[in-house]
This record gives sequence, C-alpha cells and structure tokens, in this order.
Amino acid sequence: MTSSTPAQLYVVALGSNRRGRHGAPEAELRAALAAIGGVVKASPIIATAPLGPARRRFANAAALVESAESPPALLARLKRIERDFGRRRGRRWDMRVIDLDIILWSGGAWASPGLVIPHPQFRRRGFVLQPLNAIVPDWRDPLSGRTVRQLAARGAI
Ligand code: PH2
Ligand code: MG
Ligand code: MG
Repeated sequence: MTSSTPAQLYVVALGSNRRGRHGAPEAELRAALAAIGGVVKASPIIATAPLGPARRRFANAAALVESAESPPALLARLKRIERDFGRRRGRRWDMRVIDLDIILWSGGAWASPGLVIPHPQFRRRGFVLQPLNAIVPDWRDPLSGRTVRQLAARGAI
C-alpha cells in the first residue's frame, strides 16, 4: 500500500496462567506486549482468581495498541503470537501460556466471522475491566453507552 493507512487504537486484554519459555505468567505477559508492538499504554499486571475450571491463578493486564491493521488482521496476528508462545489448540478454558483478546477499538462495534468487538463477555469480567480502567477509563462501550470507569465500578467477576 502506498498511501498511509490511518492508525486505529485497540484495547487488548492479556491473560496467562502457565509458564512458558519466557518464564512465569507475568514474564509471558511482558514478552507478549513486546511481541504485539505499538503499545501506547499498558496497565499494571494483576493476579486474579481463575474464572471457570482452571485451577491456577492468572496474571492479567490490558494494553492500548496503535495499529493500521483491520480488526481481522490484528486478530490473525494475535493468534500467531499465541501459537508462537506455545498455546495449544482446543483447550479453551484450560491453562494457557497466553490469551490475547481484542476488547474494544476506536472504530466502535465490529462483527465478522470469528470476531466480535466489543468482546461479548468483557462487561462482566473484573479481570478485564480492572486493567482496562487503568488505561482507558473514559472509553465508552458502544453498545451500552457506559464508560469503562462505570462498568468497572459496578464490580464484576
Ligand atoms: N480467562 C479465561 C477463563 N478464566 N480467569 C481469569 N482470572 N483470567 C483470565 O484471563 C481468564 C479466566 C478464558 O479466556
Ligand atoms: Mg479470553
Ligand atoms: Mg482468547
């Protein structure tokens, strides 16, 4: 492409509850932030109790990422990073080295095969809302109209 593509801003949630080649879950999150690139702002990394059947605690964080990629292009790249970090297929709620989810983006609502933005579950998940509140408290959920700050204050998980 010769003309410059306007950059978009994406809010990406990160989670890990399994050691990988970079070390403990916290180290995997830091390595993932470096692999994603374009990170404008990153939240602190927090330890959270597992939601669902996983037994080990998670490290969770969120990042504001600048990218000229379309949502499906960014998703494909995040999935490649997940594979490269050693995530195994078909183990949806099991231990994972890294989980990278697109939660929000500057373009509003989006839906295409395999990708829905906002992430359908994010309003109810404290381990997503707390890191989001540290980086984009004033962003609005395009569906409910509530800010991240308002959603986080309702107390989820
Ligand atoms: N991710 C899940 C399931 N459960 N629990 C916590 N605390 N943090 C997560 O990132 C998480 C989870 C599936 O993506
Ligand atoms: Mg997830
Ligand atoms: Mg995921």
